[in-house]
Amino acid sequence: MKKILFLLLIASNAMAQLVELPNGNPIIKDKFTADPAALVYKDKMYIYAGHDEAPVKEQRYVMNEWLVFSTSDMKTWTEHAVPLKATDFAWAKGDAWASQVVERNGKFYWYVAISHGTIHGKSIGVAVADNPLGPFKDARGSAIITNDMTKGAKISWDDIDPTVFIDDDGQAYLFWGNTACYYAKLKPNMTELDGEIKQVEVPTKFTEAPWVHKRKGIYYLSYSIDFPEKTVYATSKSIHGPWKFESLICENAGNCNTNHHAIVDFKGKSYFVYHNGALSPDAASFHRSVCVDELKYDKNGKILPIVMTSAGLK
Ligand code: FUB
Repeated sequence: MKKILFLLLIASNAMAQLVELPNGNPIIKDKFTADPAALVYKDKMYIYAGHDEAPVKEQRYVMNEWLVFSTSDMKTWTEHAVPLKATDFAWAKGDAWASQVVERNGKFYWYVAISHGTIHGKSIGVAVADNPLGPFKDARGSAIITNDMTKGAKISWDDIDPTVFIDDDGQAYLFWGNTACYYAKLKPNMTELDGEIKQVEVPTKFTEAPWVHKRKGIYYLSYSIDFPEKTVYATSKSIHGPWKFESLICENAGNCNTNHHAIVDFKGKSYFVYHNGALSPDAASFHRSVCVDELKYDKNGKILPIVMTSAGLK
């Protein structure tokens, strides 16, 4: 009986946190959200985002947790209970920065950028769950990447913005970086590196926010460039490069100095999920909002520039 009451309590708490959100950009209007990553699983799209919690007018990142939203029609978004917090990584000391969730063999792996508690600088952790809404738990009890493992940039925040791509042959790759872009193979368990860390020869300057996807046999590496940031992309016939610069995908929003995106296909269309400062009257760089617009390719597979809209998807 006690067990049933306990389960009912958990279920009612989870239900209480389900919120249906109105259409249009930004797709989340009741709180500030940043660094979106998208996952398509079964008949839903999930967006995982950091929560910008800086007090009004404070010009700094205050990010303690990650959030998850889902849709089955790209019109109505549902917010779910908070699935992961920076404090869920006992070895870390906070800063719930950019992240991505991928699915493998029915498990969901959430790669996050976070400040390490004892090794100076940012690091990457991985959490795991049995379903896309969690609950997620630290999968290793330690960071998979720490600042002392990479030497491509002399800064303490070059090990951020993880993104994972699983190729058609089942090999998974972790890409990440700021100023320098790195990649490494992952073992099938998704929680350990398989071999050395290599530096990606990005064909332009690189700021951060890499995202890798594949379409019709071509690999696409999209990333943020400059500061304030714009999103550009390069292509390659191999995940190991060489990468050829293609073009700009998305201009800077104007009122927010970062741009962080995901590119994903869902129900026959492609989408560009990103953030801007549309909802914030001030400190918009630290009060960001997730938006979605359609992404289109021309007949040669080139990505057409995104026009940010407030109307959102039709
Ligand atoms: O949100 C904190 C940092 O700002 C992210 O890790 C970067 O991609 C940039 O959006």
